Amino acid sequence: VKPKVLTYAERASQCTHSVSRRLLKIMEQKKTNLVLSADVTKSKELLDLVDKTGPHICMVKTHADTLDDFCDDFVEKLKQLSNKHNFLIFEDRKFADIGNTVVHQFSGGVHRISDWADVINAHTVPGAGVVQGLQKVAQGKDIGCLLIAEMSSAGNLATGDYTQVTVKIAEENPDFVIGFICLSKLSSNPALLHMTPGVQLKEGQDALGQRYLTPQEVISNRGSDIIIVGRGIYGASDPTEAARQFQIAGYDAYLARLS
Ligand code: S5P
Repeated sequence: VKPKVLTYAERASQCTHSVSRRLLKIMEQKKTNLVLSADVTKSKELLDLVDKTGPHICMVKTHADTLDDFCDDFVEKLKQLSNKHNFLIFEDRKFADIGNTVVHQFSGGVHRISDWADVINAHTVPGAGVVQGLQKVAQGKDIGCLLIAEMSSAGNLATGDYTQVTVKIAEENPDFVIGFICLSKLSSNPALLHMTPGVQLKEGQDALGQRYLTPQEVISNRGSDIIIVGRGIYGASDPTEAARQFQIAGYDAYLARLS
């Protein structure tokens, strides 16, 4: 017998972490499993893009260290947009050092990520200490962490045992880890979210090793929960219309999995 696929609302009620609960509720309310990867290099361009596509997304993903003009005012405006359109903010910093170092990378430096991000992520190559370091900083704040269990790029090493150990670290840290960056469903725990980058409306690849799957393949066939889309949206001639199309494609694929 096929196990019953739970709705976002049903899963929200089973989450102990406030961030995954909030995200699943937004997904249910706004009917979207789309995360915008806003990989543009000027803060004004990023804010304009997010304001236009805001109604279609459940979360925006940033790379703060690729912005030419990152400043506190940008953070303030991004937070205002997240309230206006009801989405979360995910800083894709991919922490990957020993616990003591990530404490400072997460809380300090120019970006002070722990002051504004709802969601962050980490590689597990250093072992569980990276999660413990990040969790120390997140103490008392509403921040959830994703572990990079699989990657979309050709030839990556996040496979096999590495992926399995990563899933184990996630399952052992439910107070902080809310899910994975991955290419397929890795855990049957309804509280753990699966988010997949490398998504376009057609399969293919770029010139630097990125590989693309479709929303249908990622959500319906591989059982992931969330699609992360960058160039498919901000590289389109009409990003708002592109976001709307990815929203529909992703949500239809989710409904197909439920039925
Ligand atoms: O395995 C990965 C993990 C991530 S977070 N592959 C990825 O592509 N990403 C990120 O997703 C990457 O850093 C980029 O910000 C985004 C994909 O962008 P796109 O333009 O290829 O859709």
